[in-house]
Amino acid sequence: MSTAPALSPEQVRHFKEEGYVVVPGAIEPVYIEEWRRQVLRSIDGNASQPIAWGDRSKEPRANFEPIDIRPHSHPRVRAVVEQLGGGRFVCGHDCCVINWPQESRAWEPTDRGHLDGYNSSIGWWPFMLSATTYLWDVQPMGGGLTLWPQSHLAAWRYFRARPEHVSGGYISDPDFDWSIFAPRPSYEFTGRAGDVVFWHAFMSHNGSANITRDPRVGLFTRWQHREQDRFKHEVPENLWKYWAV
Ligand SMILES: O=C(O)CCC(=O)C(=O)O
Repeated sequence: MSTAPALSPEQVRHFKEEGYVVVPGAIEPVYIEEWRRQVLRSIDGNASQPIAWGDRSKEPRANFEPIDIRPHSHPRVRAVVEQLGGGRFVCGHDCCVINWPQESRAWEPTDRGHLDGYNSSIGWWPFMLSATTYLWDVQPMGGGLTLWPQSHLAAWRYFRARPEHVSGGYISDPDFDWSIFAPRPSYEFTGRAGDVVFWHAFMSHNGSANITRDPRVGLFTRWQHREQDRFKHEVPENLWKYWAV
């Protein structure tokens, strides 16, 4: 008996063309409730009064216990990653990012993104794929993850022309401007707790302004190719060379 793929052909097409795909309701409430409990415990929060998580210095964790309830271990998430990576993508980490409400009530769209993997303290950490889900529903202007559709293609074309920059040199290149990685208007990922967006590692992105009363609590997982070190300086002629789609 054949098993249906985790993503439909249309969803795979969207991922490849736009750089991301949303899978509504991928995570069941039982996971969300347990993740909320463990995140809140890690920052001494109060689930009934999220705004009262006054101490913004505390760093919530997403390395939940036991390991098989972590986001990267979730069966639906694993199935999507297996389909996209053909079993060759390995989890780098699961982490939790809170986007706190701002004092100002004025909202403006985030106008500049960044690429992950270029970290001034840990250096270059190339990878393939990210996924994001929320622990509480996120409304527009509620600090949702902002992605620039098709920026994976713009970044790939940029690095094809300047492969020496793929290790991070573009950041200090005076000719580089972030608008190069913003070929289309930005998209703010909003939705229900448990909806998941999978996005290509070359996607320019950022948190958006949060002018609601509630912290935006996002779980982010990143995957590397298991042979990433072997080809990390290569910008392949076919962007999907190391993918299974
Ligand atoms: O908080 C967000 O929505 C974005 C987080 C982010 O840009 C990152 O973790 O690299």
